[in-house]
Amino acid sequence: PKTIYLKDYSAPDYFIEKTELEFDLFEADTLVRSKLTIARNTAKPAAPLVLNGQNVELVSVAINGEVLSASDYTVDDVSLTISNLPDTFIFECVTKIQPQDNTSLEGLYKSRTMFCTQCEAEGFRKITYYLDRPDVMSVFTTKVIADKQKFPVLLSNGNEVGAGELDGGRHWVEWNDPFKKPAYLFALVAGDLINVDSHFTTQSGREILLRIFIEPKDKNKCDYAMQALKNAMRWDEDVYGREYDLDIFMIVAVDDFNMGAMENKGLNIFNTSCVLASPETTTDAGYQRVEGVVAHEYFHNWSGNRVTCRDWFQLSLKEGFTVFRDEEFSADMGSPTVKRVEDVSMLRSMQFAEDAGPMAHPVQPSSFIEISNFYTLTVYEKGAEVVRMIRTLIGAEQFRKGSDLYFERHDGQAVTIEDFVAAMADASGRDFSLFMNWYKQAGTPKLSAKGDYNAANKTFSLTLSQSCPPTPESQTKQPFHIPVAVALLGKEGALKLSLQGDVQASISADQQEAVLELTSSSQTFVFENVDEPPVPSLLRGFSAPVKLAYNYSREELGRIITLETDGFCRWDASQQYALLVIADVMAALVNEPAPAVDESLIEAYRTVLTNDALDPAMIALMLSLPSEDYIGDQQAIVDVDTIHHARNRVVRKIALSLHAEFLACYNKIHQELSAAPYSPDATSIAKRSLKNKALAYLVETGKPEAIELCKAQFEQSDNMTDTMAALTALVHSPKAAIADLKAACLAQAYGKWKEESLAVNQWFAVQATSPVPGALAVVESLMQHEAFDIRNPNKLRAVIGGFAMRNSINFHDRSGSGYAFLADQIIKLDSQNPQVASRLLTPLTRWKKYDEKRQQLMRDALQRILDKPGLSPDVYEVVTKSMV
Ligand code: B3K
Ligand code: ZN
Repeated sequence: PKTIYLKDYSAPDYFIEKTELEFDLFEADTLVRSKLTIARNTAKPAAPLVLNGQNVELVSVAINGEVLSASDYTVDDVSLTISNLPDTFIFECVTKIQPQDNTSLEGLYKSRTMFCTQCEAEGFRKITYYLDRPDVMSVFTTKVIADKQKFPVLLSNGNEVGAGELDGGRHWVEWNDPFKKPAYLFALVAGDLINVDSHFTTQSGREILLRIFIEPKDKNKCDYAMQALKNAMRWDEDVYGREYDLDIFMIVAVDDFNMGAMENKGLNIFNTSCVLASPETTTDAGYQRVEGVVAHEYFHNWSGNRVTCRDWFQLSLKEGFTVFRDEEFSADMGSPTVKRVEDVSMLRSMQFAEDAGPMAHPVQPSSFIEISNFYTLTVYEKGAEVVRMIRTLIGAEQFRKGSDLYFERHDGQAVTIEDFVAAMADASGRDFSLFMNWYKQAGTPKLSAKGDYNAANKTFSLTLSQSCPPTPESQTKQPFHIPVAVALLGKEGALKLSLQGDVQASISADQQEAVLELTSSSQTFVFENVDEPPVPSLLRGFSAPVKLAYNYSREELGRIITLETDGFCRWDASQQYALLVIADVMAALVNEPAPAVDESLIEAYRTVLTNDALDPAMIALMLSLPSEDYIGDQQAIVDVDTIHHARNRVVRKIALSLHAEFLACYNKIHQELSAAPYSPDATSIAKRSLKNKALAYLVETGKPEAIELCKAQFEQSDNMTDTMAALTALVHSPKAAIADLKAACLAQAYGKWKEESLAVNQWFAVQATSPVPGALAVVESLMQHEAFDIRNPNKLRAVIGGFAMRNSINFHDRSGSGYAFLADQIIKLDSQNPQVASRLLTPLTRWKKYDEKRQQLMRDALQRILDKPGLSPDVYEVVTKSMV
């Protein structure tokens, strides 16, 4: 496999003005007829036409109506080349493909009985020969022909322009998409589907038909997605001034899908898990995911489709920006603080690990072997953080001006991240040259802060310094442009801020927050008229994706927890507090089996738990100890067992000490919620999250009454959130005495959900993620279960992903059995679905973070994968880069 470099980018040799496709779908072979109107890029006079094509059989090819003979062109595994062509011409070809055998779920494939496509990034070349690159944009007309009875619904992008009947029970439908688009946004669906319809009137008064296609059994499960879609359409008009452009917007739900969803123009294709929702099968988190993903794909219509990427190194141009947009949308639909805490928590536990691992890459990567490997937390989530920092630096108003300018300037074009930042710079008059390092350098910067209060001068000096560890693409780093939002907390609350001298910083209208801009390796900012020694609350709202190092005492953290009004900092202070306490227990575990737990944490938790003024969701988040992954991230070598035991010890201590408070909290909320049927609104979700946090702590005590309470919730619940919370608490409980109860509940749950594939996935996941010893044997038996399907990515993610990525204590078992198991699965999946295989492989690549013995076992597993003959480029890239 060969490496592709951003620096080698060159404009295409030819452009495709018009693309006319005809698909003849049959059970054995599918014929694709393609007619392309092609024009030479006049800057490249002599270049031959090289079209991409992979796993397609070429039946015939013609230029300007003349059929070519085999000597007129050359074909290899990945391309079709024709030389000596005129400046403009019509290229025609017929290819034959077998979608029913396409297990990679890329290109045209079958999901259950339905034909569907996934073309991003480079799947279109598995359908027909084409210039499969995003800077080649074309108008598409697509005719789909199939058996009418089996495939009554035939869809493609844009508007339906014709339909008719054919002999032999076949029929056809023709679609035209008037907007130029790259091939990665092409889509086709053929199936026996029903549709649920609704309408949306745009800000300019146009009426849009909204249509969701599903299997008949899921008819009652798309109301929530439909509402989310309408909310997203309105929000994009209100917040970004973006209106929808076609007359119809379609979503199709499919079972077998490599990711969450895909933003194909006018015809989004969704993983069923991101569109279907019902109280009985979907948790609150599931509802929120549906809302977020529906919005995300919709927002791509502008940030991605109308303005697209020049090449795949620019992926974050559309993904980072669109994630930022969907995060803000979800924040507006629910609780902004809770949303921010959830996003940051994910970023810190997962993206930071990626940035510290062997696959670390800049938000704008400079090279890759397989682009599918770069749909990462860095490109998406860190990319969104970078866009967020731009907004923090220039303010919401200028940011909107910048986005307007960007969309206006580049509508219909394929552009770069630099173009996006230039629009922001031009609209705001700010200089973003240093800021570009966020896009060009990988790694999570470390931000160290030191405060110094001078009582005589009434000044508080804050010294900020930055450094960034080396990453594969560069050993040394230039400084980042870091916006640090700060408040100074006095004994009574936030102090009014005023800065000495002419420094790069801004102060909010209420004078309670300063955004300090750190642009070199170290700078000191001096606050004046500070009447008392303050506690600095740093990185408010998580103003930059950095690791903050400030030596807070427990008292100082306590002040932030009680007085800070910024929800993120308040939550983070509770996390840092808990980290200190857990670290003590970890250190003490070396000498004693049952060390004490700092009581002050319990008291802090008690205050939070009984604070009626706080949002229940915030209470739940503040009472959640840092995850094992996040604790591990703080260590040079992850001590899997000690982290697990120390954290559990603290959990148990909290559970026992606050038992009465948790019970009261549980009962109170349980009663409030029982008054009304399930609803996934923000207030109810918040209450359920606290109630179920309380339940989890109650079950931790192991008291028979608590087990009874949990069992009662499992049996009586009318919604998946409460059912899964109860089932998880039971199944994950280490209490051996309840083994029979666990088995009975699991059996009962399966009996109920048998026909509900998405619920069964959660049933798989709760077992695969159980920290109780013996999870590997359970996972192996789940893979033999009647409901398991090795071709379905959701099932693979639930069972194999659940075990390898969300069950550290079992996956990292000293014996190496978890590693060997994962290697076996990757070897098997590599030929079937390289994208999924490569993704599931991630935990093995982090071997440097473990002790020597585990390192060796993990490397052995990687080596075994590498030895597999004919390894896919996807898995090859990840394994080779991680073994360096
Ligand atoms: N753009 C798609 C992701 C495609 C991934 C291809 N391997 C979904 C999204 O980000 O909206
Ligand atoms: Zn996206």
